[in-house]
Amino acid sequence: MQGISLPNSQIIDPRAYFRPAKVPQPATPALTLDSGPHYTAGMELQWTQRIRLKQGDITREAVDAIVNAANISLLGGGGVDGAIHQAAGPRLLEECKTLGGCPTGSAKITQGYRLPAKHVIHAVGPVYRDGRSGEPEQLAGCYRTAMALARQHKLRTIAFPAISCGVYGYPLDEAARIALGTVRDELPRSPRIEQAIFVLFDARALAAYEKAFKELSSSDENKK
Ligand code: AR6
Repeated sequence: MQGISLPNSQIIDPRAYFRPAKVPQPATPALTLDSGPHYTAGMELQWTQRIRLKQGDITREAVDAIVNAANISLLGGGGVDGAIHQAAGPRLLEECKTLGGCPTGSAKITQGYRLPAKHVIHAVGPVYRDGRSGEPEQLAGCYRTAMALARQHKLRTIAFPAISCGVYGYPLDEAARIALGTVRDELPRSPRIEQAIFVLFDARALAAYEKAFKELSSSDENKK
């Protein structure tokens, strides 16, 4: 096959084209993920982009913290609490024993041990009676305290189950509105939090959360 021959002056040196352009260096270093207290990545996003809903098993989430639906003893139990202790291993219970329990509507933090999550935030939801016995405030208190602990510990990602929606009997639709509304309201003061993920165990819980999410985002749109 006949090659194309160019006079030497026309031979193109590809390095001339792929030489990186000189990029002017900024006088001050760019803001990075580790830029300390001024880090505000979360603030650039709408709350609807920082909250995510998914169906799954929360013990598999590789986040900075998963939230547990615990009881006032903080010494383990069934449901998601049992699954978290099972996956984390016995050192989680050892640390929980040092915490002295936790009142309903609040939360305490531990390490995550064998979990893919770095921490566990143990929140104690209310047992549902009639919805007029302080349960909404107590349920909101779980989410508010969990978000405050996430701020204190400089966490970026947090995953929640549907606290109180299992054996504690909280109606899913009401609980979903409280959970999402409270976390949405906490996000503006939690600039480090990039993602708050609600990990719902079954399709029915996911559907309830999706409905509440749509209602909250459309009521925000109407306020604009
Ligand atoms: N991942 C995500 N969600 C889960 C998982 C899981 N692996 N397992 C269950 N759920 P519950 P509560 C869902 O009963 O109502 C414990 O014994 C479940 O489908 O775990 O707050 C504690 O020690 C439901 O939607 O917690 C307390 O005594 C949600 O998690 C008591 O139960 C919460 O159900 C707390 O009751």
